[in-house]
Amino acid sequence: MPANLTPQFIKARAEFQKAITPEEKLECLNNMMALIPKHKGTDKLQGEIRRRIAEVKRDLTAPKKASKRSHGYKIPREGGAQLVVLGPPNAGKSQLLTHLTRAQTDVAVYPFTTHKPIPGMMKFEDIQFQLVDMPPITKDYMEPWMIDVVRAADAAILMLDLTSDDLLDHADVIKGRLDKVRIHLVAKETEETEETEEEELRLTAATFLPTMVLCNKIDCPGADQRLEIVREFYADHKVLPVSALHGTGLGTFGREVFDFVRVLRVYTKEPGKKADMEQPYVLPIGATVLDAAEMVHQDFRKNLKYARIWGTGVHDGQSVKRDHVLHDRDVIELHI
Ligand SMILES: Nc1nc2c(ncn2[C@@H]2O[C@H](COP(=O)(O)OP(=O)(O)OP(=O)(O)O)[C@@H](O)[C@H]2O)c(=O)[nH]1
Ligand SMILES: [Mg+2]
Repeated sequence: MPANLTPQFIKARAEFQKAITPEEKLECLNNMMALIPKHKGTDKLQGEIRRRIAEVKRDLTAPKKASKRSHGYKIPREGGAQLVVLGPPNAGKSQLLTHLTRAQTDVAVYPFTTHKPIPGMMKFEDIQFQLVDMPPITKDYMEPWMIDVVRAADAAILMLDLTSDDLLDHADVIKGRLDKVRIHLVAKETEETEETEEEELRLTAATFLPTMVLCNKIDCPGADQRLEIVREFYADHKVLPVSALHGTGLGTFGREVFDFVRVLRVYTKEPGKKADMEQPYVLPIGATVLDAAEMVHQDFRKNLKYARIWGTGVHDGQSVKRDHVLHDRDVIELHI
């Protein structure tokens, strides 16, 4: 049966997936409950939301155990998207951040060097993306706080070590450990289509994190052959060979990330003035004039009448409605 969910509900669900603290989660879940259309086609989904509300409330009232959650990390999202760097020990995750960002993160020949999440900003043209260096994940080791940090990210970079014959096993272990906590590393973003309740239930119950596979140490002997094997097994993923040490393959990495996370840039101008080309707004592909306007100021939700636009598929200065779909590098002038 079709669930007939509104865009508002889908947005609320997306916010829930990014929520970290139990308080935030509860607020988002209550929001989803308020927005879900109440009919037979959403019975199971309503049940799942109620179940999650009860779960979070239990979390909130349970006596705090110092043990597990003593290191809750929340990495405030900055820039166009937040990507967590996951991988086995010594894959070169910290080396990647050292090469691409100014983050101070330790690189060392021995494994288990990184113990906490370390964010760094990577520049791409006039915007930045946030990479988060993480401790390694192995069969026997995964810091419990990593789960929340991974779940809150927009995408993941799964870094594999081309000097290791076990690199596919490493990938399986990492994916398996995350599957268990209902975080699924997937090739690309799930298409938001007209959904059945089952599909929506799946999306609400779990996090699907678009993941690119970065094969590091391409400079080392035997790397090419192992790369071919990874390409075969991860044919549906974006697979990039790089050397984080020498920078090989990283010259175009910003562009790769930009395309992968599916965002666009919009510039604003005021009537009679030049556009502000310094500070683009970054929005997901498919975003409308209204979505951009709301980033400028939330009052536009009520007040926006139309926009004039310069960019793709329009005449310069053409008037468009609130629901006009934007393209990368469009310039808009908002009118109330
Ligand atoms: N040859 C070569 N060595 C690399 C490359 N990238 C990283 N290394 C080396 O691999 C070792 C581990 O690098 P790190 O960046 O510390 O690895 P990590 O994945 O952060 O390791 P953990 O923090 O323990 O999980 C260091 O000695 C790096 O210099 C590369 O592209 N080529
Ligand atoms: Mg490290």
